[in-house]
Amino acid sequence: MNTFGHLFRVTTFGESHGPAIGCVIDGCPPGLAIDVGEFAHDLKRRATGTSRHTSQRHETDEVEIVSGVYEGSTTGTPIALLIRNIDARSKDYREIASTFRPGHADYTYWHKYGIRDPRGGGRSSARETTMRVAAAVIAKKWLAQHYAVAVRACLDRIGELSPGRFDWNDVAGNAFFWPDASMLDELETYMKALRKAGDSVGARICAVAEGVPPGWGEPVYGKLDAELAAAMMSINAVKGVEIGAGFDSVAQRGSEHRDEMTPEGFQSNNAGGILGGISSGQDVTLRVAFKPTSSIMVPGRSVDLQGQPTELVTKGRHDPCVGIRATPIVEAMLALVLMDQALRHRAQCGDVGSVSPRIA
Ligand code: EPS
Repeated sequence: MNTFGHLFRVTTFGESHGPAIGCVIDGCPPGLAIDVGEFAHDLKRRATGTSRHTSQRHETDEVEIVSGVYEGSTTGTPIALLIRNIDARSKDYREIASTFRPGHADYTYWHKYGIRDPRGGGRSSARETTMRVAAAVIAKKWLAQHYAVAVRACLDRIGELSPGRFDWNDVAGNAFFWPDASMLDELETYMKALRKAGDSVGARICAVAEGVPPGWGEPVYGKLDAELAAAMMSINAVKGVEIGAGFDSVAQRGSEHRDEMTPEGFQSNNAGGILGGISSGQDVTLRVAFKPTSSIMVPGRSVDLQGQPTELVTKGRHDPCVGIRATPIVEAMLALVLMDQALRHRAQCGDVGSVSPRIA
């Protein structure tokens, strides 16, 4: 399945070491102004090669709008976006062509498809997420214009490190998307040691959507939280998703977890802005756990295509912490889910007038 969404449908295509990657966005409303230059900001935030803490592959990530936009506006027809790959180095993968990286999709793709294209992970590569971020530039803009919805995210854990304090203003100013600028030297030292050890580490992203009106999300099988979880789990390396209080809810009492309501608003947000699968009007909050990447220099045991034991190290230009550049990817998936749910809500319930006053 390479298509995501119901009314705002995004299909991505392309492999990491193929000639190009791209996407087709079907269902975008007409009349949204969009210029090719608007993709650069978020694509650069996600890109490799922008700091020494990420893969050193250098792609320009220049978007070509191939269809669906006329005289600077979306037309309502499919929007096709294309980005050419210009810096793939497939020879790095020659040595692992006949084996599998432990912890990598190499193994399961082989068993599923029976074909081994070892170059750069192919479709399982994080390269694919470029197109999600590109598609979400459109979704973010539409959501902001129509509902004043804003999504943002940051890294709030790298390995055993957590921010000492939290300031959204710090996030844009550093390569880690970290909300505590006082820790940047510590992060640099940590990452340097990790690179030296040839190892990788996990991370956690926290994300918020502000301005989401009450009512988005479809019970029972199209719940907003269910779709957010599925969307986040579709990102490479994601191993966990929490909505609101998430796993902390396990140790809470009902009297503590419930978000009490007063005419001034909700008194807490353990629900993460979603009740019964439908947005409550509070901020939608979530956290996403990324595993440490499997392409590492530390030798590990594996088997070859014939099932014989072997040992391997992965050379090449890999991310020691793929969570670092996942911040815009999490934002993108959040925006894509919200855009799709907004259109679905409009389609079915657009005529429902205001009921009691909202309190969020
Ligand atoms: C990736 C491995 C590296 C990264 C790549 C993701 O690719 P390569 O081995 O071809 O250098 O550079 O990330 C991107 C190219 C990107 O744009 O995100 C992997 O195994 O997932």
